[in-house]
Amino acid sequence: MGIRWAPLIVLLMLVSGCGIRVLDPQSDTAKVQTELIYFSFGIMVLVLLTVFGLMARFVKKYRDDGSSDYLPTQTEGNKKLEITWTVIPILIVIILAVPTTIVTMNQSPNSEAISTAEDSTGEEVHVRVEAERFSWTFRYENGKTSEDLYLPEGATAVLTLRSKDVIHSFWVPSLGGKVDVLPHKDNVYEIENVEEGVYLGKCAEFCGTYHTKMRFTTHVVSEQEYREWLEN
Ligand SMILES: [Cu+2]
Repeated sequence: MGIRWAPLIVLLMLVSGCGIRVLDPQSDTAKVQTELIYFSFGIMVLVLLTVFGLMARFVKKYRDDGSSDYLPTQTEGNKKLEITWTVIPILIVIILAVPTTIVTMNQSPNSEAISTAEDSTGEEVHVRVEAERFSWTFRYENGKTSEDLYLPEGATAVLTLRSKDVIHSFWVPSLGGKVDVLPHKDNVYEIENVEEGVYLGKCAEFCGTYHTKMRFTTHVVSEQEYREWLEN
């Protein structure tokens, strides 16, 4: 038994060893995404349990144990059942699609919601994010650059992302989902209400030999620490 589980344990160790935490939201943007994931997952689990439950029940109930030649009455078509199993999936798709579309529209790079920033509460911090094989450069409004991202706690980070070469993808799982970083076009992405902490980020689009080395750290610090860091 120990040996049978060994590959699974090795796999678990491998996938848990990457040091990047998903589903651990530390910004309003990531929280909305996480809620959407849990909500969709919950509905999917309900569907899965229903289907598997019914399957198990039918397998047991109608199992042919070979003891008789009994053949159940053969019927064809059942309007009530057919309407039921058409309407329920349509409802499920609508229930999944509405919140997904709203969140996607609100959070997509360059979206109307982002350019007007109507629902952002904190101070806006604008940072240019430049990606190239295989490093990140963060450029602040006063001209300062750094290899790691610094943000003041509670702020709304407005990131303008651009690549110098191939397509990369900006990803800090704790703060928000992946955003494409394109060579010929700025993508503007907003992360609302970041919480204090240190979060790992990485390139999430395979971009060459040292793609895996394209990591950076996001430091969300107090307003005062941020000012001090920015001026030095
Ligand atoms: Cu990359």
